[in-house]
Parts: sequence; structure tokens; C-alpha cells
Amino acid sequence: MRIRSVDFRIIDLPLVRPFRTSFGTQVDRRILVAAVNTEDGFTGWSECVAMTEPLYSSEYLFECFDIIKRFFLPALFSQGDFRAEQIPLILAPFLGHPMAKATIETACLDAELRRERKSLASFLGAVKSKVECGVSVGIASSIPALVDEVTGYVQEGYRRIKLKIEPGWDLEPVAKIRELFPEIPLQVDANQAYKRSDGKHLAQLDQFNLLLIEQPLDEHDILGHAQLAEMTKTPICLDESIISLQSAQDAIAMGATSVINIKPGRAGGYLESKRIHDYCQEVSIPVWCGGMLETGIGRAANVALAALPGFTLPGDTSASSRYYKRDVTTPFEMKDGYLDVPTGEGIGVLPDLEFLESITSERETIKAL
Ligand code: NPG
Repeated sequence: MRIRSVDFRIIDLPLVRPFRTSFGTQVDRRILVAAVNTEDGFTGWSECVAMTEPLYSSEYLFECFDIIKRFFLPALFSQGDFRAEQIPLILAPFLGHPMAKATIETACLDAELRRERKSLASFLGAVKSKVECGVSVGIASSIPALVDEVTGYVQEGYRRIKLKIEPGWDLEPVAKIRELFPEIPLQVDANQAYKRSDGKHLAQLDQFNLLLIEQPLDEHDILGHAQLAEMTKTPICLDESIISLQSAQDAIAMGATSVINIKPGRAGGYLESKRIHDYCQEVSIPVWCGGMLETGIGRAANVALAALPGFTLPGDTSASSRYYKRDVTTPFEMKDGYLDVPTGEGIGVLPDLEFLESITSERETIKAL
């Protein structure tokens, strides 16, 4: 492919309800959307998962925008004709920045697959036509408020509940939800909020028959997670720590994680995510697809990934209505607790341009040299 130009826009979408985690509260989502236009007339879409502030990871929206324009695009333009699969190698000299890399790689991959009339799902090796939906539930203002929210999701048909936890909001809310829903697959996510010294406390979660405890400690504390895994019966699952295949292999080898949350943005894109998936399958580590409050653009690609055979646990792949009153694509609707895997070319969806325009606060087009 040869890039003719890239259209960027910043869009703003309010969430249907505030989403509180151990690192902050989000009431809306500000997102960088990229559209790569090729010389031969195809357009590929992606969204950058980085948040406006570096609270979940060190990357943030405007930094991703900057590094893509300043370094990644000139490198791709000077390459002339290339295949999307070469992008990781072309961008390898630029250290880090997996979310920014994933943004440009995904849009290029979408454009290339549209030209080849192939879906992302079949390109990645999907084996399912629908994927099980889980839902991630933020820290609530009170236990009754949490019960209301979870009850609503269970009634809608969600097949797995993930509760956000932090010190002071853990055993009690989890006990209550487990008591009310003794059978529902349940897991917790701490987003790095605990310390190594909290091992004994976290081991008390064992009584609630959880699928996993996600990222209890600092993202760099692989040894701490390995030590914690010795103290808990509940499997430890890493999220923030898994930024590449190498980091996944190392964490597995050290016994720090026995389940992995694969988030394509955080891991540098769908190509690296597939490599992590393939490796985990080889060594019998179950994986599931994480989410970052994506619009339909990112959700479509995540659902395609979640259809690979190693994704044996329900992901944070919820229906559009979980996040937004109106999505930027045709909404993803849940049927019997499942989302259909898009079968169209590329990511299989297109944004509604008029709606996208109405929520755009900034735009910029960069033309190839
Ligand atoms: O369903 O997309 C979703 C949200 C799932 O909890 C979720 N995401 O820590 O995994 C996380 C969290 C997150 C959201 C992190 C937004 C960063 C930004």
C-alpha cells in the first residue's frame, strides 16, 4: 500500500454513566480517530485508545497524535510501498508508544484488507461468528447503587461481571454481588491499586470463587505478582504489564500471570495481539479481550480478535449501549449475551460521517510527501 493522506479528528462522546476506576472517573471519552487514505482509493479507520491524561498508562491522547505525525508518518511515507504487516518493523526504531503504533497500524491494516476484500476476523484467524459479552462495572457510590447497576447488566444478559476494586472497595462489594448472583462468572480489576504488602488481604478474595484478579500491583512489579500468585488460589491476570509478546512470555515464565487480558491498543496492535494469543495457546494460558471504552470503530476490531480460538473467557466487549447513547458506527447489539463478529471487509464497520462531524472538535489532514 501507499499512503496518500491521513485524516485525523478528535471526537468527544459522553458516556452513558460515569465510569470510576482506582485511577480516576471518566464522564466522557475524547478520542483520536484516524482515517488512512491510500493511493489506490481505499480508506482504513482506527481509533487511538489512549486517554487524555496518562493515568492508565504513560501514553496520552495528544502525545500519541504528536508522535504519529512527527515520527511514524514520515517513516511510513519514506517507505513508499509497504504492507501493513511490515509496520511493526518500520516503526521499531521508535521506542515504546504501543497505543500510538496500534492506531496507525490498525488504520493501514483496515485499508489493506478492504482492498483485498477480506475481513479482519478471517485475516486474524477467527473461528467464532459471535463472542460472549462481559461487562466492566465501575466503583459505585454505595453498595445499593452497585447492586442496581449489576442487576441491570445481568438482566440485559451479560455473561460475566468484572468489578473494579481499590483499597476500601473490595471485599464488601464483591461479597454482596457474589451473594446475590452465586453462579455468575465474576472477576475483579484493581488497575495497580495495591501494594505487595496487601497479599494477605487480597487472598481473602479466594472465598468468592472469582475467575481472576486483574492487575493488583504496579505494572512493573512482575516479581510482586508472582509472589502474590503464590499466596492466592484465585488466578492472577495481568493487563497493564502486558505490552508485547516478550512481556507476556516473561510474566508467564515467572509465574506472575496465569490468564492474560489482551488489549490491542496497549500491546501495539492486532498483529502483536495475535502473536500473544498464539503463544498463550501454545502454553495453555487462557486469554480474553480487554476494552478501553472504544466506539464501534475499535469495538469492531476487538470483537474480531476475540473470535480467535484462545479467547476462552468472555471479554470486556460490551454492547454499544453500555458506553454511548449513540455510537459512531451501526451499534453493536447484544443478543443472548453475545455480539456478532463483523464479517464485512476490514474491520467490517464504517463510521457515520455526519455524526462523526458533529462531535469533532479538531481535525487535521497530513498529506504524504
Ligand atoms: O468495556 O471497554 C470497556 C471498559 C473495560 O474496564 C475496562 N477498561 O482498566 O481495563 C481497564 C479499563 C479502562 C478503560 C482502562 C478506559 C483505560 C481506559
